[in-house]
Amino acid sequence: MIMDKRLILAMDVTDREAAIDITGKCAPYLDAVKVGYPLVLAAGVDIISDLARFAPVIADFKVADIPNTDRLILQQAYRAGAYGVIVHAFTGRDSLEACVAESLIWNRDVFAVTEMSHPGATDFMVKPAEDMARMAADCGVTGVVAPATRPERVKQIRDVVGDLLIISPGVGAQGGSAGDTIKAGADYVIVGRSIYQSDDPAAAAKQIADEISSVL
Ligand code: NUP
Repeated sequence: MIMDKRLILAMDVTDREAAIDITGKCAPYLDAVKVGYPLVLAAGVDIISDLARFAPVIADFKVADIPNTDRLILQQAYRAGAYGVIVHAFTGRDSLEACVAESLIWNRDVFAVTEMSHPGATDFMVKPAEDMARMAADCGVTGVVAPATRPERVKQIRDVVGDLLIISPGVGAQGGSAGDTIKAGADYVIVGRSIYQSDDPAAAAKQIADEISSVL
């Protein structure tokens, strides 16, 4: 992924045409677009190749299964045209190693979730997050997902993962700031509702891209 705008659009609208329209309009301000279950279940897996016309697509499937099933899921995502897949780290080393092995076969990316951005993540995920990040780095993932809602945690996770990519959701609707997250050490912020629910999604995306470039 070419690090340029440092912005990834989370495309969680469930109308296929709207997803294509908004992504197309925002594309000049994005490095990638992330799709997840809401859009893929609504529109079908072909939406990945539809959106890949505009930007590399990350499939946020939060894969969390036994190694064999993980590999089968990643195969389908890559076959559909995803350049990267988000997987969970909490399932452990063998599952993560299987995901990395599959990503290497396809020459694609895999990102592991360490600690999620919502308040409930503090119930169980904060304590083991650094261990999970360390294991993910050790397994050879492309990068990790860390919370823009807790920039201090992005900083701590950066210390653990060294040069690995950090992609951070939680900007805008969840309360995080794009500038603070990048300053804390994230490579990319992931933004959904603040862009796609805006009256002018392209202008909203440009504003966040400008905020990011002002802190670089
Ligand atoms: O920890 C995470 N937090 C999070 O919000 C991991 C994620 N993958 N996400 C996703 O990022 C979430 O599912 C959504 O697609 C996007 C954030 O969207 P928004 O809060 O900016 O609308």
